[in-house]
Amino acid sequence: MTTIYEPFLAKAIALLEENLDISPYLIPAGFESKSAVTGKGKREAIVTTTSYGAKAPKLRQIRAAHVQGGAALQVLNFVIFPELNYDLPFFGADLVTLPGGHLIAIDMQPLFQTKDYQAKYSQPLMETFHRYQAELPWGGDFPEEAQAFFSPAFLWTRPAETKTVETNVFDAFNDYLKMYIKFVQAAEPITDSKRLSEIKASQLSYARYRAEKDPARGMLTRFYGAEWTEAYIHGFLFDLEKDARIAA
Ligand code: DBV
Repeated sequence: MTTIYEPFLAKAIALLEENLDISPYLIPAGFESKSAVTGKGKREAIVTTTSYGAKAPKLRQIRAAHVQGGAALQVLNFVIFPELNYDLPFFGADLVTLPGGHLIAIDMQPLFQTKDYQAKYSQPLMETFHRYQAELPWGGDFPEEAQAFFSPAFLWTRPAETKTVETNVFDAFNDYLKMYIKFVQAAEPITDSKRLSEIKASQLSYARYRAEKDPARGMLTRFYGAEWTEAYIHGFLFDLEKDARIAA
C-alpha cells in the first residue's frame, strides 16, 4: 500500500534527477533504515524510518527522513542544504501526519532577512504562495523563535482532509521545489570572502537551530532510543557541523 508521503518523495527525486546532476550522498551505516515495534496488543505496530541522501554540484546535501508507522503516523521531512559558496536558501518541507491530524510546513528558508535577499529569493515565490494560501490557510500557533528562519512565502497549514494533502499540498510542494531548482540553476558562486563568512555563519546557525529544536526528537527517541536519535540528528539530518570544511 502506498503511504501518504511516498508520492512526494518519489516526485522530488524525479524532479531533481531530471533537472540537476545528482549523485549519492553517503548515509552513515545504521541510518538507511531503522525499525521498532511500538504500542501493545491490538495497537502494536512497526514504525520504520528510512533515509534518502543525494548531492549536486551546488547542493551539499539533499536529504529526507521518511517515517512510516501506519495511517496515523507518517512523516516526510525533506531538506536541501546548499554548498557554502552559494547564497541559495534552504529548501525545507516538514510533512507530518499524526493521530491529531496533518501539519504541513513548506518553505525556502532564507540565509538572510534583508530586502535584497527577499527580492531575489522570496518575491518570485509570492504569487505561488498566495495562490495556495486560499486552500492552505495559515496553521496558527508557531514557535516565535523559529520565525527568524522563515521566508514571507512560508506555507504553514493544518489540513483537515487527507484529500487536501494529496492534491493541494502535493501541488504546492512540487511548485516550490520546481522554483527552487530554477534558483539552483541560476545560482553563481560567491567569491567575496566577507559574504562567504556570512553564509557560513548563517548556515551553521540554521543547522544548529534545527538540530537543537528538532520537533521529532521526542518521537524518534521513544521509538529508537536516545543514542540512535542523537546520532541520527547530528550525524545525518543536520550534519553541517561534522562537515570537514566547517571543522577546518
Ligand atoms: N521535523 C524535523 C524532522 C522531522 C520532523 C527532521 C524526522 O525537523 C517531524 C522528522 N515535525 C515533525 C514531527 C512533528 C513536527 C512538528 C513529528 C510533530 C511534533 C509533535 O507534535 O509531537 C516545522 N514541524 C513541527 C512543528 C513545526 C515544524 C513548527 C510544530 C512544533 C511545535 O509545535 O513545537 N520543521 C519545522 C520547521 C521546518 C521543519 C521550522 C522547516 C520547514 O522542517
